[in-house]
Amino acid sequence: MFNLVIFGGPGSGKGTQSAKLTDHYGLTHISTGDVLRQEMKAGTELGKIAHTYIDHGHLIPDQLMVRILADEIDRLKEGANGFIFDGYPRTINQAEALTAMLEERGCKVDAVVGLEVPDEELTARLLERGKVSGRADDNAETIGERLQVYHQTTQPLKEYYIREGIYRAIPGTGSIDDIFNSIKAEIEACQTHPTPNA
Ligand code: B4P
Repeated sequence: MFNLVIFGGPGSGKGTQSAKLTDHYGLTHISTGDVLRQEMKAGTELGKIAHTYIDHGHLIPDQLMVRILADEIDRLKEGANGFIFDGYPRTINQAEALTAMLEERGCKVDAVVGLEVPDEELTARLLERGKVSGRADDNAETIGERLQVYHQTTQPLKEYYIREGIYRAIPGTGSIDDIFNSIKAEIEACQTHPTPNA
């Protein structure tokens, strides 16, 4: 199993690159944002709860998010040869829960790819996406809040994964294909020189 976390600010290209990586490596893609949006669309109880956080640019509480992720792993694990975790973890608590979940299944996070993009570019991309996405969180006010939450709560995870020795910084600006090639080079380096199990 090879398990990869795609990490970065809102609009850094996590979803975009995950789709390409899924095709290329045959990994199983779990996007917590997509799961929440499906629930919102279907109008489930979970979707109604998610709305109240996402519409304000806030994170869904950890306890709920961890349960959602565990359910997704259980639903998709049959025959999977590894996962791409897209948009999860977003807090240290979520990261610790992920480590525990994978340990229970005899595996670990093998690499964390951090897409590094300046805030101005993130804002421009999300405003652009907002013109067509119909997403309630792609407007100027909510984007500002999402960036603040990212810097306060999610970005500390970068240091966490640097300490674990598995963080790989990737410049997330430029063409989608060039970024994809940089990610592939890092993954291939990880597979040649894997980090031993702690
Ligand atoms: P997510 O669905 O994870 O989405 P995102 O951060 O908005 O975007 P992503 O980085 O995937 O960007 P994309 O590829 O689409 O989260 C949404 C919300 O759900 C969160 O704010 C939170 O409320 C909630 N949530 C999700 N997971 C959670 C968790 N674990 N805990 C708590 N809450 C959680 O790219 C963005 C745009 O840029 C696209 O239009 C794309 O075409 C464009 N783009 C991509 N790469 C580009 C490039 N190289 N150059 C130019 N444009 C590019």
